Amino acid sequence: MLYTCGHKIPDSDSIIGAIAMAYLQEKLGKQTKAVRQGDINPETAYILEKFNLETPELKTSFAGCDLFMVDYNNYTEGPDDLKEANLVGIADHHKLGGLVTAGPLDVWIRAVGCSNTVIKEMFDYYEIEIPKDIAGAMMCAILSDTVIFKSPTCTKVDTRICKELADIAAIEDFKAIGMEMFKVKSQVEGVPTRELVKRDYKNFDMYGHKVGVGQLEVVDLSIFDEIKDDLIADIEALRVEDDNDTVLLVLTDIIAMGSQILVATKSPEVIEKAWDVKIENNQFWLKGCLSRKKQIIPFLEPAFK
Ligand SMILES: [Mn+2]
Repeated sequence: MLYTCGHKIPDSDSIIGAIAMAYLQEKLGKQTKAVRQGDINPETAYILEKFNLETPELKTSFAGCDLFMVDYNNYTEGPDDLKEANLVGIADHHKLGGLVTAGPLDVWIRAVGCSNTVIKEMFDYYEIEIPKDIAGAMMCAILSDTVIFKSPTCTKVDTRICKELADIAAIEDFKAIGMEMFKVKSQVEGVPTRELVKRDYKNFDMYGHKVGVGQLEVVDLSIFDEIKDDLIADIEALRVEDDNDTVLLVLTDIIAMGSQILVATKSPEVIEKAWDVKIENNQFWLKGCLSRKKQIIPFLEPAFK
């Protein structure tokens, strides 16, 4: 059995990518199953329901299993026993994360906005047709990862492939579906603070410093006005619990095109140096910042050197 699986704390790209990859690998003659390493977020639940797709089963141990990784390529975001799995392939769009493998594998990594863009190119390469529902979900994953094409990670290839997927799914107004998705993402009322912090959260090792960065993308930042103090208190608690140097929560306004960064840190001078900013009340504004991958990590990591 070949398992297809995305990263820990899965986002839509990870879940839909695993589903699409499982379908492709099955067509290529391998007995395959899509699985996930963690809970489904509300946006992904919306996409799965919209396109009548089953939620992949939870699976956290892969020792001795064949695994096709989707949307990550490092040990931090993989299952704890990743080193004991047999890596069959990677479809991804992140920086290389130091994997070592026992044998050769099928690597599809490109500097595009979404893993599902890469997976669509795999379907084309193998000349396999994508079913309508899977195409619709893949389209949503691209709209999510590229923030409806606004993110600096978005390339012409993502835009073209998203439109091709919309055609296959017979969806005309795909941008409206994108906005609908971000409205689902923007529902924070009544959600426990820690759940919000961890909804899209990644751990990093930056030159020996443990750093956690969460991100919430919404259509209007004012929804955080009443809970911002709680969020700041919670990332500080999380920083202490995980023995991190720094925990950031990136609150991204996809309409205003910028992010309010909430900060819990032992090293404020590193953060201030990273973006040449002043932290006030444990926060600062980064104009134009939409992408953790391109506008947060590449600035923060070297500042820790
Ligand atoms: Mn992705």
